[in-house]
Amino acid sequence: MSDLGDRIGERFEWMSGAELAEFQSEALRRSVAQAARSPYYGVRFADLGLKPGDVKTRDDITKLPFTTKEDLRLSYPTGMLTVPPREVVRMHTSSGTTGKPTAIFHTREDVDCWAELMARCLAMAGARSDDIFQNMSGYGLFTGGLGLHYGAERLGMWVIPAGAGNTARQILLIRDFHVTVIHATPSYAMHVAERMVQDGDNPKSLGIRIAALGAEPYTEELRLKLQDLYGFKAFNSYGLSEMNGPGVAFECPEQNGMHIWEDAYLVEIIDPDTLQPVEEGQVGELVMTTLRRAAMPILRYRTRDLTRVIPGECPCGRKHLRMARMVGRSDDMLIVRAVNVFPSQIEEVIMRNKWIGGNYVIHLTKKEALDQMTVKVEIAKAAFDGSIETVRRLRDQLQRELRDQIGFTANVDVLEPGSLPVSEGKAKRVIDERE
Ligand code: DLL
Repeated sequence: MSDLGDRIGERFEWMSGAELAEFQSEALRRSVAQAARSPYYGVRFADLGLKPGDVKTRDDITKLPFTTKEDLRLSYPTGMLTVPPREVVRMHTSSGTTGKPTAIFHTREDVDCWAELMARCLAMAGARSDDIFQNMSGYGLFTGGLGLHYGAERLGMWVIPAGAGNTARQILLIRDFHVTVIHATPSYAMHVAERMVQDGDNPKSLGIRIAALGAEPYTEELRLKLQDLYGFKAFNSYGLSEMNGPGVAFECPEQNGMHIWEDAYLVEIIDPDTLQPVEEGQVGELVMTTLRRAAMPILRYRTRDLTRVIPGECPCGRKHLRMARMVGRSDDMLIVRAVNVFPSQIEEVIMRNKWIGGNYVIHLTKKEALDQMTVKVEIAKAAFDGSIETVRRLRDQLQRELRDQIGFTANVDVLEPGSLPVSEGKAKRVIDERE
């Protein structure tokens, strides 16, 4: 019998462009009609004089209003729920740290669909039912735990729900159970590798084949560094709680952009100022509409994530559109001395340097009304020869490379390995103490 991994995507994964378009129009009509049943969209549609029947094809999406995080907060706790509470089998919340969380609800079919989408991602990367999967993500309200878990189980993998943290135990489990597929944030995967190297161990000896890495922005340079350290193939995994969580977009073996599952999400890329679509291939804000969620459809959700669609066909043959690595979030952009800087620009420079460890922090302060940026990095153990001169030379060199990239001079602190705080989930790369 063929492996479930070869069959999981049969219905949707290989649809032609025309089939996808047709399915999307039909699913959008259903989603809009369903949304209208929620107290929130009920009122919103009435205010706009909009009837679900006004949306006939996917091109009618522009007739619909955008939905923002603020709208989700205002409708907290259940203003966007469309089904009787007894039909809900699960809820999650988004990871916002300020104010009220936003709650997302799922029926049994919704959880089922999410598991299928996630399983498709893992299968696309090459995972099969005889793989052993360790989920190194926090469980609970955060979607990276149960989201990956259900997907991996759906694929029939042997799942180890290790959860976040406890690095020594993570390594022990991976080794003792011959884990071949892992899921983690890239920053935590880096921490595990560095810990092993520090202990005189080699991450390659673990024999991991595939890593699903996501939940936070990271650069191609960091991916390459991780692949080099572990010898695995790392796949970028994108998602957000509002759109279920992980399983929204994932890389295929080409590792060149993430396919968004267009049977489940209708995608727009807009200019965040004018709210108009950008030209194909241009960077803009990702806006998504759920097409296959009953308990809580969300229409035209403004993710704040900045990315672009990669034009042209993917050599893998899938027609689901490809999205480039996230540039960052519109609210992530730093303005330092009137210069726009994305943390990813700094990470790119850092990860190119073999002498630097995988952890870093960007610290912003103010000195006499002038912004100060200090980039803190750790020197890799192998690169430290005990001489202060070496450290100075490396620091000056990094400072020059950063200046070439961002256009102004940042301070650079080169620290001992293990000095910077480690995160088990999403890394906090920027500390802004300017008021
Ligand atoms: O982070 C869902 C997830 C879990 C995705 C596990 C992948 C793996 P939230 O906590 O709601 O959900 O955070 C969503 O994280 O809007 C992006 O800003 C960021 N993000 C997630 N994946 C990526 C990625 C989960 N691959 C927010 N690259 C999103 C860049 C990412 N940013």
